[in-house]
Amino acid sequence: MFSKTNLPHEPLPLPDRAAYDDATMQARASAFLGLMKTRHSVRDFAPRPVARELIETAVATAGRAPSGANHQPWFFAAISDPALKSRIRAEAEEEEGRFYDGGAGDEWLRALEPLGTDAQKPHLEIAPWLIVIFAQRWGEFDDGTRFKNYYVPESVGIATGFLIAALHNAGLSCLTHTPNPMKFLNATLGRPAHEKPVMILAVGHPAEGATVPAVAKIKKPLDAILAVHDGHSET
Ligand code: IYR
Repeated sequence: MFSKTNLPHEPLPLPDRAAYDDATMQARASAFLGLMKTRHSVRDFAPRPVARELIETAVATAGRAPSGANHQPWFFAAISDPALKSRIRAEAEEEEGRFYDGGAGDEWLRALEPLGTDAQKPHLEIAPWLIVIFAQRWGEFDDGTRFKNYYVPESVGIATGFLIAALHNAGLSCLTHTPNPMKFLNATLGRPAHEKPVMILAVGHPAEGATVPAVAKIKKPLDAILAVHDGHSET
């Protein structure tokens, strides 16, 4: 129920159809894999500014993600205002202080050790942009009446994946950051209670001398993440 009036099913001829031969498809797939292999989460940002239009274009790409019943249950807040970034940093560090002080529990803290993260989040101020991603638990018409959304975490996860890929394709770096809990972002950014903050993406250029944790380079091999059932082979 995306529209208050019932929308009819209206089949349109598939637009924008790609027509590549098999070799071209494989070459494109390999090239995209190559591009995505060069994506790394970055924690150290340069203060170099990033044009608002780049952020808008990347978010427009996120908005092309598939979603449950095409309800598009996402909202993005893009912040470059230094005062607002400082406030978000202070609020996030307050939550993270409790988290790293034991709130997370021993097992979680042990899992984070190889990443070298702690409660200090300078990137929230240094990165030129923060994009806060919200998931709309339900939708609202202009008159305030509600409608159900479907597969909200899945839909928002796909859109976030599109966004991260779009930023990387543009030559930008980002860090997925999830202060725990994140409720403070509703008040700080003036978003309604039915929107759940999902994550903060810090976006910008990597600092000179930025590092990645060695452990982040260890990716599962294809045979550990893919089983093929083609009726011919076992694997
Ligand atoms: N929110 C904390 C902790 C954290 C949790 C996971 I799971 C990570 O992959 C990385 C960090 C922080 O952002 O530091």
